[in-house]
Amino acid sequence: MPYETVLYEVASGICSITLNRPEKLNAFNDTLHKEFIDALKKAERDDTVRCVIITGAGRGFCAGQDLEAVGNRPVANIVREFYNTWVMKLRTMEKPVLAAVNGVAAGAGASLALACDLVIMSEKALFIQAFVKVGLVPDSGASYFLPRLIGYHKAMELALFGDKVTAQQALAMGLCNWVAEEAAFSQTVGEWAARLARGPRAMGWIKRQFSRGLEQSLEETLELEAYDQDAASRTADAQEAITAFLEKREPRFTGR
Ligand code: LHQ
Repeated sequence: MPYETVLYEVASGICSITLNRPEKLNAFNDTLHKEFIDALKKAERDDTVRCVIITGAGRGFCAGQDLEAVGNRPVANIVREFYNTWVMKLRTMEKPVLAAVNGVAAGAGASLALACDLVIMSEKALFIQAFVKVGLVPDSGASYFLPRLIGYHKAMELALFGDKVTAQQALAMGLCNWVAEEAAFSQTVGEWAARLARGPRAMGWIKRQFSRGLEQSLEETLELEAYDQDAASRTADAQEAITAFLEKREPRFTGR
């Protein structure tokens, strides 16, 4: 089905999903929610896709909920049906997801970036925990991710004041992996994605381990590591890596 509000492209193992409502700084209306969820499912199913990039069209990354599109519905329905669905899809998809934060990420738009596995920010990008500014509470996983990423007190400061956090501040706090100059942003994102797309099948399990490791006990984590290591050791990629090592060459992973 052709999308109205999402650009979807797959090339060289990389799936790029671009939120495409630039005149609204890519704020979420129902169509964008539905198309974004559909696009994530499509990327998950496509065996040729080895990593996913999420970015925004125009000058913004995502301004969170489109405040003109809430209507009279109970907000809990919007949160449960849409936001919670794409957060879980981002976290459970066994492929690395890279947020390419090209511009402002506010409210649930910031949560979207935080739910991804890696975050690159343009130097002009901003994070804003905008919820409090409109009398709301953090959602889309912000209250889960923020304190885990930056600690309770800093997370409270961001959530209670809703101030702008620059890319350099975000980097210093551990809210992103890298800040790229505006002119180098696309190239940097492309290079990171290309590296991920050349990685082994095990990357998906690394993601699963770290996501579960945030919540479960050491004992459960050790057991999951044993289970995943067993599966990883039997992949074609692990066999290829051992052969490549013995042949003193770089491995060529196929994601299987
Ligand atoms: C927007 C939006 C927007 C509509 C920019 N909506 N038009 C979940 C479930 C249900 C209910 C509620 O919420 C949630 C979770 C949430 O995400 S709550 C948080 C919602 N987001 C916000 O409160 C952010 C609102 N936006 C802003 O504060 C500013 O636009 C930021 C700081 C993001 C960017 O500021 P500027 O760079 O100065 O751009 P701008 O304000 O001029 O925006 C450009 C246009 O985009 C403008 O339209 P216009 O027709 O005047 O050019 C804005 O109205 C529109 N826009 N965000 N969320």
